[in-house]
Amino acid sequence: MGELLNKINETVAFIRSKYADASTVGVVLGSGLGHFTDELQVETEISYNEIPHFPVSTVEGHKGKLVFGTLGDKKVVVMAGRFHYYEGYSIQEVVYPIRVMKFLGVQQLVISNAAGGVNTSFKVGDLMIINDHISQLTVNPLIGKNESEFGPRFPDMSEPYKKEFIQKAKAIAAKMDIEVKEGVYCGVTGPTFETRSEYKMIHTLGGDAVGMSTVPEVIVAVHMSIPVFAMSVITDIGIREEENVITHEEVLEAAKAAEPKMTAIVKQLILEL
Ligand code: R1P
Repeated sequence: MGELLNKINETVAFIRSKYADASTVGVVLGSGLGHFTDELQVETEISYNEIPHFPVSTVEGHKGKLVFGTLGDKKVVVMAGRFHYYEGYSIQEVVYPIRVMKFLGVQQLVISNAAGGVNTSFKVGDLMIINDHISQLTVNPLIGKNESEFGPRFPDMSEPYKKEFIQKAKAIAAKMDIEVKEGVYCGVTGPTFETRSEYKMIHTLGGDAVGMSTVPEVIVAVHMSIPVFAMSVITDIGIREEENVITHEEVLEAAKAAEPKMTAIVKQLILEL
């Protein structure tokens, strides 16, 4: 058995000793988007610092616990707080909880994030369903020996975000009269926000939004054949003419304001998965 699998087995055994049920839906909450857990019938919460081999969240706006509960008839495990490469973790540590989720029974993954708008038609507070990503400006978590128990050496990436989930989410949003955009998320390492020239470059590359998370998580989920739905809250507009300084405080504030719309869509989507 591979070393990674041994570690995961230890982590899963610990989690199972606190919460025995399998969770079929996994959710990762982005910066300032922690209130989704209020929608769950919460059954157990486990702090990251208690879990063997788990990193701990160091970023403001990320709580740092796994929350287990139910939503309708779905068993859901939520990462209230995620890990970013810029926190100093290895890219393997960043994606470790996603790999653990697979072994907790997760069959569908829903990811949220706060992102900078690069599409010139976007405004702060918009919701963007991610329909593709650009991974070239961040670090690929599959670099290194391929762990064949998890997936193939060269995973196909033609549909990293499951089309069926995107269609469902769009129909749900339309029914709720919530406007949603759709577009390409460009993953970067951070922690610096982008320079004006970098925003322009990402726009030219085909990105509609940019952020410092999500892409590595999606890559390992796809590697393990877990279908993904992901959504961004546009918390700032990177591509702009006027003088404007971007701060994490503003990101958290914008995420908080748009969170109820995103939560409503994600909640209904999970019920319909
Ligand atoms: C910057 O304000 C932080 O917000 C976003 C960026 O990636 C960065 O971590 O966080 P999430 O992607 O975790 O939502």
